[in-house]
Amino acid sequence: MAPPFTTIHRSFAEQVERQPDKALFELPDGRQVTYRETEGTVGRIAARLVADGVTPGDRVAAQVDKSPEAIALYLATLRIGGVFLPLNTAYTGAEMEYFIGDARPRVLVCSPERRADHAHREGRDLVVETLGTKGDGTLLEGDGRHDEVVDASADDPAAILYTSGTTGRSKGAVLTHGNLASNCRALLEAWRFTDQDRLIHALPIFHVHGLFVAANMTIAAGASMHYLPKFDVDTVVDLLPRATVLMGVPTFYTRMVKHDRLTPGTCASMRLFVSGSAPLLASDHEAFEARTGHAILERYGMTETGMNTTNPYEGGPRKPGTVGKPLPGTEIRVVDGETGRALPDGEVGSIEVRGPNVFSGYWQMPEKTASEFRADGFFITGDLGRIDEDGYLCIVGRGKDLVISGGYNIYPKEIEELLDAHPAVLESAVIGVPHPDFGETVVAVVVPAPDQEPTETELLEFVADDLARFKHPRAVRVVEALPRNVMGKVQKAELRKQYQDLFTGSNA
Ligand code: MLC
Ligand code: AMP
Repeated sequence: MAPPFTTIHRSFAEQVERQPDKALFELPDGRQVTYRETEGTVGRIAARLVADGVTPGDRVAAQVDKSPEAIALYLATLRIGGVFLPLNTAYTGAEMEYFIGDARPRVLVCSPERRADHAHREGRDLVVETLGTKGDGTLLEGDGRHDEVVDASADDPAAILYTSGTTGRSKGAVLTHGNLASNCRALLEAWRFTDQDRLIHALPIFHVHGLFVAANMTIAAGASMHYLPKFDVDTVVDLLPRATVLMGVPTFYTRMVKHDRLTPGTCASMRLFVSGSAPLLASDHEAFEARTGHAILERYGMTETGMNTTNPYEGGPRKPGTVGKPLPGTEIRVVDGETGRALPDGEVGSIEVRGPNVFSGYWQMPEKTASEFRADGFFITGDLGRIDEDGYLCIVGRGKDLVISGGYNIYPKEIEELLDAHPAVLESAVIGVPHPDFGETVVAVVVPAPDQEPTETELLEFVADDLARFKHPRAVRVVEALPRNVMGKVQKAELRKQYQDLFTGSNA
């Protein structure tokens, strides 16, 4: 029998009941939004969505800027049994076309400025609503209220998050109410997160880290968050004396260690700094500890699984270069990727995970889903790692062809396909190379078609409209041929080596 669980929207309702006048959001202009006020917005948005025809299981897609109302939209969708589909605000028209065509949402919520871009989509099957950051937008019009709460079961879908594919198109990872609630509970316990916490929330809310870790934990614990539109190092350092926890991607910490006001004194009220979504440099971990006295707690997760492992809050060292041990209820193993045979500790292999945090499958892709699970239910993450002598997981690389820039995933295949479509390009290989701020950044290596001489500017312009800005190559190199192995496969490792100093070394 499944263990008893409380959905995230139920946890929110409980906190509204328990402490209605507590601030959930503290905004940069000093304004506070209480749990009760948020509940009012959730009720109004829920009424609007129901009027738009959303029924349980329907998708509600949102490409909106960060605001308290955007969180209310998420909670309202869950309340009525809808499936929330958050989309990166950087996605372009071509990217949005695919997501909307694939997920077929009942409602698309966009910013008021983008209303005209989506007008052509509106019809019998899709309603377009708008939501701005100043309490504006059609979604907030009307004074209806919808208070009825759909009691979702653990297996019911709560959200779809797209993760780009290493081959073919993006896949929508379907996360259930059980996934979100169980992962949130495990993290609250592991990190001793309580209603006394004041979290600095500077992450975007269209990914697992900002929405299902940072926001869900705050809401479920009945805590407060300093809610920032984006990461700005000065603002974050200024807020430290009024906060207890920060959750960030490694770039946050790379920027913070360079800040002159980062001292043990400014961190006096802080009890926890968390890093994840990409590898934290051991040197940043050490520099941060030297500057503040705090050892950053690194954890490991992914869209399909939520959080898998964490360094200890107490009872053991937080070891730089490791991501700690599995969260309660989650199992991790390292296997031979070919045979699936478990490897002894110390050996590098494919990381696999099983537990209540692991997603139910890819949206309408049963074959793809089946191919990424083992028969015994373990999910193949595509990451490579080993278990060290203390039982901590170390991620040593990726089996999947993926670049992580500032915590955003970029799939080379998507960029290569666009470059290859340029008439002056014969073929291309897109790689990630070390970058001092983003950890990794994108470089395109291009072979021209016969008698062609494509320029960097021309190629970048060619792909610009179809790619979110963060995916744009930061350098293009035109070469005569790509290195290949005897099987004819492009040797990306060789290219990465060749261009490894482009942004960090003497050539930077
Ligand atoms: C912004 N830009 C980026 C970028 N972010 N380019 C590459 N990679 C990025 N991550 C672009 C901008 O469009 C801009 O383009 C230029 O780079 C400089 O922008 P900036 O002002 O320096 O960027 P900033 O706004 O400060 O953003 C950097 C950042 C942000 C690191 C703070 O990217 C961020 O918040 N990342 C977090 C991503 C995240 O939440 N990931 C979690 C995924 S969940 P121009 O036009 O000026 O050249 C997951 C699971 C898990 O992975 O385990 O958590
Ligand atoms: P995403 O698909 O955006 O959720 O990204 C998940 C990927 O981010 C994982 O498969 C890892 O490759 C990477 N990742 C997340 N956390 C860490 C970490 N702490 N260290 C190294 N890689 C990480």
